[in-house]
Amino acid sequence: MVRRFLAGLVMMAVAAIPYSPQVWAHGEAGDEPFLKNLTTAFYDVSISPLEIEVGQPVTITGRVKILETWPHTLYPPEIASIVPVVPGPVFALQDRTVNDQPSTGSFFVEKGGIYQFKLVILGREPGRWHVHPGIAVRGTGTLIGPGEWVQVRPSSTPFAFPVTLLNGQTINLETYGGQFVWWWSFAGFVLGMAWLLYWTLTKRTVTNLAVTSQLPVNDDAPDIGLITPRDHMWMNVVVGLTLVLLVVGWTYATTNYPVRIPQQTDWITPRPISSGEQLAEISPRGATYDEATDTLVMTVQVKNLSQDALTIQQFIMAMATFVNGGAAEQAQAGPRDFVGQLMVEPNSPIASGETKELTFTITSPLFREERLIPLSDPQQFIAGLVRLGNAHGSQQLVTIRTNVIPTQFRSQLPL
Ligand SMILES: [Cu+2]
Repeated sequence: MVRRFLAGLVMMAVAAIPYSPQVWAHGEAGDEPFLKNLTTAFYDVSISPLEIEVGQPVTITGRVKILETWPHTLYPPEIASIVPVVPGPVFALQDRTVNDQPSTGSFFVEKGGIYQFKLVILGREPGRWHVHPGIAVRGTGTLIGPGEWVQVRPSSTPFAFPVTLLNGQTINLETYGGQFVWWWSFAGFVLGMAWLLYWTLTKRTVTNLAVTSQLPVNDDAPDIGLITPRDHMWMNVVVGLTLVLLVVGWTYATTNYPVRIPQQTDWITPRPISSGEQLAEISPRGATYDEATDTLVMTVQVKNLSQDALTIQQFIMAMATFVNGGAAEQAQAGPRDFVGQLMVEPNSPIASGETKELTFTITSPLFREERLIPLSDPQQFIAGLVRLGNAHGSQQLVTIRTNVIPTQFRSQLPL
């Protein structure tokens, strides 16, 4: 019966394989839609160059805003770190600044904060890697921005990461202390394995659970050979060796490295970056999403509070940027795979003092591939940034949130 059930499960899993939608490089579509679009918005991201040799740098720049619409079901964002999101240790992080301040570790964040980042990473392993910026928020996890494929070609010189210490000595971080760390950990591992194998291979504690579970907790039961005085002797030997290992370690560290400092962190509160002077007020009027054509239609009311005519430039949602413009503007907006077209109707400038109702229409496979729109969730909200500006170059980013009503559903089962 059980076997037939398991066989059925395996057959169902095999049958589902051909229907699996295309998967991305490292599960970036895995997060729930609300975790992407209500939390953060990445924009003006640039990753270059896209082809390097091992040891050469790739620079990631851009901005991320922690949205005011941060979901109440998550811990409030307080501490975060901007990180390169790559598949494993194939790059080494060399330099990082947040709002033009050096940021060695994490930093203090707040809802509504804008963080301009610059990361310099060095290629370590040859290959073709998908590289994203991400923001790791304590209590929530890593939220990722748009990515690019970076080709890392092999180099004739082996990878090195020289770092100058405070005492003036230069070390290669790639290999520094590697042998010692390996052998020292191995010594601890051998002791642990000796203990583990001693009790699992030769003793009845594990193999005869039915017997051992009958005994009181503090009964060694030497009469049935469970824990004998000889076992006590060998365990004392293991404890003794462990203590010797620790004392040797402390002595070695104290004599060889007399100048030591505790592990430290350097938390900063980045200087605030403004969303731009207030040019307009935007109130969303609702949105619909057609899953059959991947089309989002959003109605917003825009009130121009400034002296100049305003145009809608972009709508930024999670890691995607939708541009009200042609190919040139789209190429400027960020990594190509995460940029799409925004249609604004009517698309004429909004005059000073005017209040206008606009319809935003976006048709993009990104909604499906990156799972940006909640379709069967208890809360059907989307959020993002509307970027608008005038002819003099003034800009404002306005956070909006609206409910979204799906107009058509695809079946969730492979039928
Ligand atoms: Cu990726």
